[in-house]
Amino acid sequence: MKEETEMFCEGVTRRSFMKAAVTATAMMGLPFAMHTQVAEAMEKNGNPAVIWLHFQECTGCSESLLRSTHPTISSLILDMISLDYHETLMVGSGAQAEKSLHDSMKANHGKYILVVEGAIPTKQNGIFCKVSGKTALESMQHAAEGAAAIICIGTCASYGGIQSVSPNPTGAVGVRDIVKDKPIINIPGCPPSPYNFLSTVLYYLTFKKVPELDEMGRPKFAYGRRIHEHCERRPHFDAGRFAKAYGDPTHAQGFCLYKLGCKGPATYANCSVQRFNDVGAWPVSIGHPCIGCTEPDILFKKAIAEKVQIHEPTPFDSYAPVDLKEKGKGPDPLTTGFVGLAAGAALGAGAMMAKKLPAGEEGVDEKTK
Ligand code: FSX
Ligand code: SF4
Ligand code: F3S
Repeated sequence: MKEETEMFCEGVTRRSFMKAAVTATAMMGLPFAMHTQVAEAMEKNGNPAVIWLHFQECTGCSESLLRSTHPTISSLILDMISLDYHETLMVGSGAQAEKSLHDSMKANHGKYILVVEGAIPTKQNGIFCKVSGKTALESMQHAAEGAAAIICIGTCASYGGIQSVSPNPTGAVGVRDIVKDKPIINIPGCPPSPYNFLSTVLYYLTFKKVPELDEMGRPKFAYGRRIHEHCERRPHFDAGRFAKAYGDPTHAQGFCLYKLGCKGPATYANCSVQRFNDVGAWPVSIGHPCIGCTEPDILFKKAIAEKVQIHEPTPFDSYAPVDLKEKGKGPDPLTTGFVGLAAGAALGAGAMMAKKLPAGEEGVDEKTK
């Protein structure tokens, strides 16, 4: 009991602290036993300097982080770092803010973590975004020189985001298109899950190295699988029950959103597992198709209603079978999967899948066949 009431640090009890360490360990996909190592890193707070720069963006990434409803984890990790410069959060402004930026870069040269939020405009020498008389391009390149590692928070900083969509009038790009000689970790999402950012920071502080990344520079522990693999609507997909229109009964019953353009089958992210808030919300859970916000070739490049190819049409062996025959309601559980495979190889999964499904099945619209 004493343990529960004993204040550990800044209002966090020892029990909450250990729970946060266990949660963070799980979020990073590490074995449970490593939570003690994570807790140790959290306790031995080295307060590494973090410099956070904002460029072309909407500040949704910072908002997402501030709204993370895992107070123990976010406050602990934010307590572990020394956030020396953040235009949205810092109290100082003008010359005072600039001084703190340059003092920190000088004092922590080669050691600080640079967090970049937003794309960098490159056309006409980058005149489209200036802070304190310097272009985003100049500020970012200068700050990158002394950084130990760069974390790009959001799809804008990772790949250019909405600003880079054709005709891309400002020549907006992500950090990886400019900086080639520093470790860069991309945490895409528009906005990204705050937990992916927090776990990445914690991983870096615990192991003093960059986590394993995929070819898009994303930590594999968070972006290693497609959201379709763990979506709660997946049984509906496997059984061929699709929402036909927003607000109609098939939508209200929570059917799969594939035919409304859900990009889940082609989107690598963990939203379906590590949801955004403690209430367990994520786009698909509230009835909106995934728009592929972690994927540079999907976000804002494919229309919301456009269907993506199905890559893995059949459920994994580890999935419980969907046996609608028992209720006399539906097709063989694998039917839609095999049809989806044919579709992927030929015309696009959605259209073919709809075509082959038996008429009158629950959730299958005659008009869409
Ligand atoms: Fe971009 Fe972040 Fe989208 Fe916004 O700032 S990833 S526009 S949610 O918030 O950079
Ligand atoms: Fe979920 Fe979208 Fe996959 Fe349907 S298509 S199961 S809604 S991720
Ligand atoms: Fe983005 Fe899709 Fe997740 S839109 S937030 S990757 S569900």
